[in-house]
Amino acid sequence: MSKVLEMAFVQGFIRMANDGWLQGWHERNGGNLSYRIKDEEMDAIRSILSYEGAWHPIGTSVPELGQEFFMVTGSGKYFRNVILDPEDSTGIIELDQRGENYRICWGLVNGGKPTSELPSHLMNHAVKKKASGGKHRVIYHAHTTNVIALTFVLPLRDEVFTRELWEMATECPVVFPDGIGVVEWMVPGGREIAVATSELMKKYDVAIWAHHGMFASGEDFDLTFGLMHTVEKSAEILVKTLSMRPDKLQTITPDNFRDLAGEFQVDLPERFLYEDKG
Ligand code: 2HA
Ligand code: ZN
Repeated sequence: MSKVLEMAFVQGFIRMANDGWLQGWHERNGGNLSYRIKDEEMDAIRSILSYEGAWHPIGTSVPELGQEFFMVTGSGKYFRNVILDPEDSTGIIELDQRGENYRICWGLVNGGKPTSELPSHLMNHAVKKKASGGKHRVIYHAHTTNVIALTFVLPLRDEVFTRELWEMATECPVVFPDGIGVVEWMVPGGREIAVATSELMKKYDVAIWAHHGMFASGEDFDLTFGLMHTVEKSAEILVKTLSMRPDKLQTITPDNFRDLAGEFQVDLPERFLYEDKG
């Protein structure tokens, strides 16, 4: 096995991709994953990467990330294949100083390219790196079935998605106390949807793309996968509830949330605790 494949972050990346596949969130080439590699991790592999590759435009500009290295899934690659052949399905890229171009330094060995959502991934990384004081390193996009279903029946508003998903599982307000943002339907893959998503990522760790999927950001693979999993599980409960009957007989109330916030020492913004008709 190559030295790169032995690195703990590479193994963690591969495991997370496979976990997402096993959840059913990555039909065909759906979804993508990126990880901002730590300096000390680069120190262990810097000398064995290749720096011969051509520079290619990212499609946006992220000067805050200039000269950083990222592990990414490949465009058109299938999550189910990552564990079988990571050097074909994933790669390590370096950004130039201005954060406008990338080159492939490892992996994507069969002429592959980084994910088609590279602009969204990198703009989210730029925003979250700043907002978290450098702690956030993982950006994950998945086609989560139940969240997508809800984007056809709930108003596409941050307040509504946050509150409805908080209500479906007591852990939710503790796991994502800042709430969830929603981007209405847009053409994927480009700079415009990347800008809209990264605006939301200034406030939230999760952004929903209507009729498409979700983006989640976190410090490491466990936290980011766990966040995606928690939101999607909550959405599944809401889909099941709505399938039984259109209203709730009882639920977690705004005052219940305020009690929870006190006990668990989280700040739950009042704009999500509006009085609901049920
Ligand atoms: O195919 O998920 O949004 C990869 C995607 C594009
Ligand atoms: Zn997608």
